[in-house]
Amino acid sequence: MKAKLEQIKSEALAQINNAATLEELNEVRVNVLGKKGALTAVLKSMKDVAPEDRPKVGQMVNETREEIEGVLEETIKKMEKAKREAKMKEEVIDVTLPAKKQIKGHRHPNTIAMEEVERIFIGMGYEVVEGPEVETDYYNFEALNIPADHPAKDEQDTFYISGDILLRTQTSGTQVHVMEEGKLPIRMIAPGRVFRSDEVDATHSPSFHQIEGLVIDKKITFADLKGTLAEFAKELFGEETKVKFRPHHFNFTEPSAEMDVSCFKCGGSGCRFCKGSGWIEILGCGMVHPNVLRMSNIDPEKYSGFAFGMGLERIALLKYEIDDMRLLYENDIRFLRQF
Ligand code: 2NL
Repeated sequence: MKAKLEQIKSEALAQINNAATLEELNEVRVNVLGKKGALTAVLKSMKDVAPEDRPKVGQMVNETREEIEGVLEETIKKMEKAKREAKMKEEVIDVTLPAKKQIKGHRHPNTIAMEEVERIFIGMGYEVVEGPEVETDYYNFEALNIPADHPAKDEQDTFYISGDILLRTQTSGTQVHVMEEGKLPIRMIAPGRVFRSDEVDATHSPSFHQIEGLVIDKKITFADLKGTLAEFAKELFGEETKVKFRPHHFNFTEPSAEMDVSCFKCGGSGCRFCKGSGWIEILGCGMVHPNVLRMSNIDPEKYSGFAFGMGLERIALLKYEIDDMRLLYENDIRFLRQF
């Protein structure tokens, strides 16, 4: 029996010695100490040992087990330590290496201009409302007093999806949706992408952005329009900015006007930037046409309002002195980096 135990021990120690991985060590544990292991088999054969010898043999088996277990645990610990150390060595970070340069992007000039306009109107108590880019003919034209056969529709020829579903040519539809909700007063701006079937050139693109504004309340007059837009111009282009209103025509407003700002480059004396006139056109505006109010269930006898619309790209081009709109869409990083 003693010889048998010695043999199990020496074989187990040899196997432990030869094991190259933790998995192999575990196999040794199972083969020797496990339920079906060599040492357990010896214990099971105790019934063949003379009863008076059993305590002695039992002790010998236990000693052998403890010895093997001791060596096994020690080897496992050593191997784990070596593994940890190898991993640490592999993952070592050289904190003295120069850092990789992080290239950070920033907002597109269009977005900067959009947020600037939004900020100014939010400051005056306006709500920013977004609406769908796909509209029906009713919301884009009809509800804005542009009937089916009106020549103004040609000017804003757009992309039709099918029948009377189209890509919006202005964000006015969003404002019509708000008017229809029936909550008054209204003080809102509607920024967003619009579409027109225009050829691409330095000042045109089939897809561009607009910000429209709408105010409806009791006793709103043209003086409110002038005061609001004059204040807006000052915030956007500087405190010294003057404004000028020229009569114009839009179907959805009456009276209508276009607003110019004094040239922020020369202050109004005339330069290349304002083509010598001292003035730069920036938006269209007017008092909301009674037909438009009526169609959205607002009584023009009780309520009145003003509205305006501007091209965002035009504002961005002016503000950043960019001379070709196409630059805004090409996304050439050498261009965008400048803003
Ligand atoms: C321009 C001129 C304008 C409006 C847009 C509007 C909207 C409603 C009712 C009445 Cl719901 N008017 N919008 C009014 C006047 C001018 O835009 O030149 N835009 C680029």
